[in-house]
Amino acid sequence: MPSLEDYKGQTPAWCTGCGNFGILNAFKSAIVELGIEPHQFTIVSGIGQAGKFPHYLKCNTFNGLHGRTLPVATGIRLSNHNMLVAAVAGDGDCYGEGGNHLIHAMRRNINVKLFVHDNQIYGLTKGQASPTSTEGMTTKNQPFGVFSEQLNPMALAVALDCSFAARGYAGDIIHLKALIKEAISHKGFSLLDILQPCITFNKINTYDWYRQRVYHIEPEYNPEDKIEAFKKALEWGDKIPIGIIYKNHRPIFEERIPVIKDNPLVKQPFDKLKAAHILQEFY
Ligand SMILES: Cc1ncc(C[n+]2csc(CCOP(=O)(O)OP(=O)(O)O)c2C)c(N)n1
Ligand SMILES: [Mg+2]
Repeated sequence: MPSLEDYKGQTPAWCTGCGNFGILNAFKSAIVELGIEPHQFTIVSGIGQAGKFPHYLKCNTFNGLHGRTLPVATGIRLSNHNMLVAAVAGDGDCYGEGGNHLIHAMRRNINVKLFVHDNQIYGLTKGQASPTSTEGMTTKNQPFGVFSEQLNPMALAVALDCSFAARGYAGDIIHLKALIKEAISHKGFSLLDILQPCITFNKINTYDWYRQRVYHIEPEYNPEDKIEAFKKALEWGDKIPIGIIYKNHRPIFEERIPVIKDNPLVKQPFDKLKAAHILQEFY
């Protein structure tokens, strides 16, 4: 069985009190409790404070470009679908710069697990508005307030039939750990949006602000009812639901591709002579 010690990476360079610590703790405990060994999974990120996440774990990691987390994760998964692939992104990385990739990953149902550290701000670049920033919020870059409507990732996910869509809160680690385990165990694309206070640059969505609003979704709620899921996804304001908002059991992408369906690409024989012959055509 793996232990927390096996996953010990570098010392985090996040601000003291950052919500990212709660996410890291919950994530590590979840994978250890699921019995996943470090060599059995790969974690991919882009750029941002959230993008540093893989540095703080000891396993297969890839830290790529801003907004390009999902294309890399998709490539790894399609090359080796025996490998569990987790993607970690900030709200800017995933809903802003990488928004297009998110839409198509949900549609395709790539079997990748995506964890979004949603602090409703661009943290690394010192506090510009992100797509999930509150409308009207002023920042150094938006002195007249944010003009754009706040993006609702859960409603987007339900509308696109995302296979698993859930919301967690970095200040509720036990609940978050359970959600991470559910997201990893689900067959299909999983989006877990994690509300994460940024104590330095987001003075609106603080620990207190979230504590007064988040509530656990009622146990009798059925996340497989799409209409109810859409209503739940639209809840935001005085009450913010955390838990599994929507899930379904659609076929996954890799099972639909005949050439890799039964055997991952990395396990297939590679014939150098054939490859050389094909490459000749391009000389
Ligand atoms: C293509 C590109 N555009 C912009 C940047 C500058 N940049 C780096 S991180 C970042 C925003 C990070 O915000 P978020 O993804 O929410 O992560 P956080 O730091 O809040 O965790 C930006 C705009 C970049 N590195 N590359
Ligand atoms: Mg952010």
